[in-house]
Amino acid sequence: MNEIRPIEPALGTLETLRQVEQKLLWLSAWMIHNANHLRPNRDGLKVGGHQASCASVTSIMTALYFEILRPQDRVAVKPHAGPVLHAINYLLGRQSVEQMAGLRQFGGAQAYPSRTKDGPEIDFSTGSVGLGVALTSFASLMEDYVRAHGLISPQTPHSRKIAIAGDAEMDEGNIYEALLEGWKHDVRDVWWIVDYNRQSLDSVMPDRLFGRFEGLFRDMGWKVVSLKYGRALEAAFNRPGGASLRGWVDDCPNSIYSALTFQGGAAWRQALLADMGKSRTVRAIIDPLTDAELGALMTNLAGHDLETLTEAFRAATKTDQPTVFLAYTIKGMGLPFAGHKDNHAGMMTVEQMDLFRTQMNVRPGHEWDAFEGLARPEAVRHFVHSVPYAAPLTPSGRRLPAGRIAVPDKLPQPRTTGRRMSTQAGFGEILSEIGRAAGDSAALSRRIVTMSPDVAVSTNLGPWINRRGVFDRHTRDDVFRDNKLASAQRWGTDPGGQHIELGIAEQNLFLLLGAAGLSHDLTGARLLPIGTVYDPFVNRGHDALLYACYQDARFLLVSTPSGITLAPEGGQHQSTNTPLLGIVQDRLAAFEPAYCDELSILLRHAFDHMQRPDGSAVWLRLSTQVLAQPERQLDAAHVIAGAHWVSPPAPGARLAIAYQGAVAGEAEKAFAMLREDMPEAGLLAVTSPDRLYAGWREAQRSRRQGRAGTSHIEAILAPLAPEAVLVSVLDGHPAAHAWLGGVRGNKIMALGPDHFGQSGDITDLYREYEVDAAAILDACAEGLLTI
Ligand SMILES: Cc1ncc(C[n+]2csc(CCOP(=O)(O)OP(=O)(O)O)c2C)c(N)n1
Ligand SMILES: [Mg+2]
Repeated sequence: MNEIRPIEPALGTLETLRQVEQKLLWLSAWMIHNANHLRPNRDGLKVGGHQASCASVTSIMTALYFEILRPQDRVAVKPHAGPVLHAINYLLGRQSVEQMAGLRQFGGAQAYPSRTKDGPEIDFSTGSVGLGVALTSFASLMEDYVRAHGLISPQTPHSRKIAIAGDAEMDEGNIYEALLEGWKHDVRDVWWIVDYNRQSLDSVMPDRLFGRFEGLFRDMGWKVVSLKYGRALEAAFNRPGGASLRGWVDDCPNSIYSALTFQGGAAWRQALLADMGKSRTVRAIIDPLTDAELGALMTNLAGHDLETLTEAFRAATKTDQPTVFLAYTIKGMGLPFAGHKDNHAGMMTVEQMDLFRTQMNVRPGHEWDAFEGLARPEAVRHFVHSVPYAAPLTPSGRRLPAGRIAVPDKLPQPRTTGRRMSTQAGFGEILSEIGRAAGDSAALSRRIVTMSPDVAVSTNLGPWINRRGVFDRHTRDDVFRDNKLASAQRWGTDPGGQHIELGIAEQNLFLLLGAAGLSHDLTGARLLPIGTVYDPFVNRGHDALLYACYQDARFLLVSTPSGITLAPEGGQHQSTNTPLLGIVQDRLAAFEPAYCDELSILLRHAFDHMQRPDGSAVWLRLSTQVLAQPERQLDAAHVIAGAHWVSPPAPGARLAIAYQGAVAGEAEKAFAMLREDMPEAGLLAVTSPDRLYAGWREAQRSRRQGRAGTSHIEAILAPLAPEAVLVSVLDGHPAAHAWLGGVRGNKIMALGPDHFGQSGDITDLYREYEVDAAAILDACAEGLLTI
């Protein structure tokens, strides 16, 4: 707590909060103004920023941060209010003028709050609307999880997870998916505060919508707190004639209310008198007021009324029931474009800003001064530093320290001798063995938490779940088991379970992986989350996956089955683009093993990599393709780096076949035939085009900067003749491999399905999509012919 002593008598809290609110309004507007008008602009692009969105939520954030929040609470702030959050942190001494002056500039404060770029003061990144809101619910679920498993001290105070949401975010479908899932898991300590300005980006919202929202939230077990009118309007409504006035405002369409707000007092008077001019009691309320006073009265909504807000928030702290606040606000409140439907990206002109500065009592040259222009700056300063949220969560900020979980040198390996099996089955067996929790694996298995959107059994998580149980805050019986009805699966739940079963919505899987993958930072308990999903349906949750990675969440994604290899399943269940997603996704290391020995190496690597400061999330793309398992010694470093020679080429060889994943058998068949004519040819197993590509790029960068460096793929391909042909094949889009030809200038014939959607057996489909041994041999012949 800061020691600054007040040199002025303390102000009443409400008055002080008003001054803080004024400061936040000024600083957020100024930050955006500075970025757009006062910095050199090298490319002529609009810099942008959202003064109206900030003004809309300033009162809400003032009440929340300076009256209600405790250090352990975690907040997702709607993307366009980023500047308000920066201003709050600035007043608290946690943000610099340089960062704020650099808003939207390289190295400066990000456009939208970002955990990875803005630093440890940001609890959740936001930007893709709706996702940050939903994430709070899953973060609450994960806090319950680590608590129930004794991974944090029971004395740790409960942390409330709060989303400050724009009302348009409620249009995103993922909100409702999360609501349903939250209900199933009985989440608690979640608040969603909706900045209900009835405006989105393009326009004013339909009026009938919000009645629906209240019902939806109530149905999902939420407490709904509707914060509509401020104190002044409520007082007016209580006067004679007030009921008519309330009825008029209640019935006023959003678009008309917005337009009148923009036009101001005279327009309000005209509209009110046109409808209620004959009522003496209404006139008694309206007539004594100046235009300015009337404008202020009619826009006195609860979302701008600090008293109403603090009271409502305080009351809600008495329960852990999830609570939604529908706080009526005006977009751009206090700024010249308040209420205008086009104000989303609207910005004050230089002249308007100058006038605003004068109104805010800010002297030219003192625009960044934290308490400039306030009536009682020292009292406000003292207040700000003495609120609960001002106490640091840890000496080093809002990221909690969490130790590393030791990973054994070798994971249990499935028995492979003489077996034909798939990587998906291998994954199930390895995890099940880890689940036995003996010896070195015990510490590891305690931290593993699995999750799946209704595909746990079909992705081979079953044996693990049978050993470790299904998590729920409440113990629920497995009716089938209790009635001794035969079932391979144990589905009773209890707080000690280590699998979280989700409904089928894939976005929820990735949001939960995101929340679990931030557990070390947010709760101080490190987890090793594993999510399983069918590979094609990664696409269904892709935005949430991207979002989880953007926040640097650490988790293992296992997607299976994949490709066209799930043959008879056909149609929409085939995936061809996912290997490409694995390459392009930042902060996600993607692998596709063909055999279980590779899988075991990669799974171990994943547990380690997820925990390294310079690590990332990991993705394993697996398959149901059954292959005879080889007996061999592998170089783990090569498997992890992305490729290893199954059969190394002779120096100067003119041909090599490179395969990835499920099509290994076809490549081996083709290679055996090819060998008869070209004994010098090589067979390369590619376990990760993603890692190979990243390594290649990194080596190029190093060399450009004058440092030595050879990437793994350059070293691997080095024995081949410069004019050698590479024939590559994977059960995924061939572009994932096509770049390999660029590494050393080899000609490449890249095979892989670039169409999909036929049902059939593997023989038919591999033929149809040209990834069978015959197609590989044809490609070899064609490649050799043309060099
Ligand atoms: C997924 C996604 N789609 C579109 C956008 C572009 N966008 C940014 S803000 C916004 C509307 C915001 O309206 P609202 O949530 O009501 O915020 P406010 O009115 O408080 O600015 C849109 C469409 C986005 N950020 N994310
Ligand atoms: Mg809005």
